Amino acid sequence: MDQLKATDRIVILTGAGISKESGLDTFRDADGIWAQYDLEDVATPQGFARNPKLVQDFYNARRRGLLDPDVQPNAAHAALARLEQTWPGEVLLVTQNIDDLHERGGSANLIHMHGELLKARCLDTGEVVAWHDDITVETPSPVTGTPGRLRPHIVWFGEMPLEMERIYQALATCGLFLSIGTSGTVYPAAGFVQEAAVHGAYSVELNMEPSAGRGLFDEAIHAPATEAVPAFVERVLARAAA
Ligand code: BV8
Repeated sequence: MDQLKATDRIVILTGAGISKESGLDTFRDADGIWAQYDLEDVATPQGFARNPKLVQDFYNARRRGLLDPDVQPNAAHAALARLEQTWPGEVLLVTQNIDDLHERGGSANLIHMHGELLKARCLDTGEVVAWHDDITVETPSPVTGTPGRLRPHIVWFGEMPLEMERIYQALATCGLFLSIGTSGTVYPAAGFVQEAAVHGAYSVELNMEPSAGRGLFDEAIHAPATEAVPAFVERVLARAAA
């Protein structure tokens, strides 16, 4: 990381592991979400068409879980907000997560590439609205009033992730790429490290254990996010002073 300059852009990718210590489940840990549900049934457009009630109930349970007052941003979320506020260059945070813990932790320059649990989308107009309640198969769209035409504003498998143009532009021009709390198994996010590296970025993985893409990173730190991320942010900020 010696060649990192204070004017360099930093791009950060996060996954479910950064929210684990806030009390939210990951997907592929032994006790994770895919151990309880079949991805095909609850996170694909086909699953939604087949059984909309099952999918709405799946996201209703996760939305209620996220709104639990015990679920709060943790030290890793706070450290990334501190980095954004203190680093002289741009810091872009791209999250695969659909929770709002990065916003509540103070991050502002943020892209939710897989959508947001606290937003809903009208199936007829595509309009996105803030949404904190349950959605049932009868819930009317707030845009058209038509019952049953409202879905979670979430990117399912087979659907196009959001703001890909802006993400690839940032990856092509960053000096440092961090990947935090992700197993590196879902594309296109899992390919971001290669995109950044081919354009000269220094890449670091901060994860509980080696991810599927471990061999693609210049450096890896395997520890809980609340320990690894604050310490690494201080290392980066020391570069700004260098
Ligand atoms: C796309 C919904 C085209 C929201 C998610 C066939 C047809 C179509 C596409 C495909 C296909 N076959 C393959 C694909 C591509 C597919 C894909 O990658 N499939 C995988 C399964 C092989 N991808 C897609 O379909 C994507 N769309 O390809 O469109 C396209 C392509 C390029 C450009 C434009 C268009 C859409 C993918 C998005 C799907 N939606 N979720 C929701 O319900 O949440 S993905 C889901 O997985 C979540 O978004 C999640 O964020 C994401 C990745 O999981 P992780 O965040 O990494 O979580 P995981 O549990 O896996 O890992 C957690 C890690 O944390 C672990 O390593 C663990 O060790 C670590 N950890 C745990 N505790 C801690 C910790 N680390 C630190 N501290 C701790 N305390």
